[in-house]
Amino acid sequence: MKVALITGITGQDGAYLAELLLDKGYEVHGIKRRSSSFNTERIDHLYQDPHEDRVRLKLHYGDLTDSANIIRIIQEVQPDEVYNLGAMSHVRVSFDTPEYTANVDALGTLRILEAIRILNLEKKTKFYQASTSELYGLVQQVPQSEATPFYPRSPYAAAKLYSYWITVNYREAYDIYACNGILFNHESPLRGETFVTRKITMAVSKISLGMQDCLYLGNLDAKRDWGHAKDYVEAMWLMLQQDKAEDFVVATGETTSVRDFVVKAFEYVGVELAFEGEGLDEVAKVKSLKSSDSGLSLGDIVLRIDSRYYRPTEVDLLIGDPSKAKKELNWEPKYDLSALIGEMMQADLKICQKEKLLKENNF
Ligand code: NDP
Ligand code: GDR
Repeated sequence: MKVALITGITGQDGAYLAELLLDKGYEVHGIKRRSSSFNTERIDHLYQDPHEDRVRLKLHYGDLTDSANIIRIIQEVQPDEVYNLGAMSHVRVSFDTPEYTANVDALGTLRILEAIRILNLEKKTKFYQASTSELYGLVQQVPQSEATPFYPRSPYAAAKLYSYWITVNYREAYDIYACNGILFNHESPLRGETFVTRKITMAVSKISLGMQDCLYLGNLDAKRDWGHAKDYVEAMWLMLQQDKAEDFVVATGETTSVRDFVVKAFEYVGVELAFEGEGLDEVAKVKSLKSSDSGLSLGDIVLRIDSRYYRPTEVDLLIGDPSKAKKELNWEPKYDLSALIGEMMQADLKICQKEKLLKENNF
């Protein structure tokens, strides 16, 4: 049985990857942080009672800022594959906590690679690094491929740039099977609620159920290449199953603005929008309605701009060129944007309907 270790197993990608690897027959170990509230919600359905026989999902307390802890866990687990998904992954928040972000997102990667070396696991343990399209930053060419130069635009991206290169360096210097997956944005019903897509699908669900009046966003003009996390964790696994370690872009090849994502999410609940005004004064109003269940009326303002959500330096346009992954990994995404939005809206409407019912019945 193959043994995998996932850092960031409690996050969006960690949860999908753990499920995929368990389905493939792996023993899966995950590192979770100690938290004052439960943080395993995304993997609770995979949890196995450690007292039972043949348990294949095992969690270890740990943190990417703690080298001793990382070395001890890797020594105990002796993994065939390590997926380093743990990170302070919010670009806007990285401007508020730049040093912590560097400690986790840059040095955390080094700590794992060093652990592999210190424990003499260079020939046994394959390593996946969660690199990102944020590395491209300031737009120099589109679509962005493995050959496009990097120009990071946030403390998050600068930290991830270190991790990208230290992964390449350990591959070249110590012959470790180490790969970078340069993944473009990927979303799902498990996406954290402060990332823009999930913030939108949650808010649109609430607005359509009469539980919220207005959605506040930052830059509506940013364009992203949005895929589904389920498709993208498959690519991570494929990268570690090749004869030779290489770096791959994983993307859909399509780009959409934040504004168009909002339009499509509202369309899902039968609301057509009209945008008015400019810059911080821009608003979106209800132009037409398929049903009156929401209590919305024509002309209601359902979106406003809040400058708090702007970033000091923005990444304006991302479109990935996934041809290498398609050709060499035989990777093909199953979801397009409308299927992704449909799945996210369906899931969030269900959560909000339940919340509404509980509130109405005073629970
Ligand atoms: P999430 O934010 O959903 O998950 C991040 C995970 O990292 C969580 O399990 C979190 O734990 C854990 N974590 C945070 N800080 C630490 C720490 N100090 N030590 C150990 N673990 C820590 O991110 P995603 O699942 O969306 O992304 C996975 C990885 O892929 C990240 O590295 C991200 O930067 C990268 N990436 C993501 C893309 C995307 O579009 N989703 C695109 C490209 C790259 P907790 O649950 O306790 O907070
Ligand atoms: P991103 O994702 O920064 O691309 O990083 P996010 O969803 O946070 O932002 C996407 C774009 O939307 C704009 N935006 C807003 N963003 C947020 N979060 N909240 C808002 O209210 C809002 N309004 C507009 C942003 O300015 C941005 O242009 C994600 C993370 O998962 C990273 O970890 C990963 O590396 C990259 O994707 C690829």
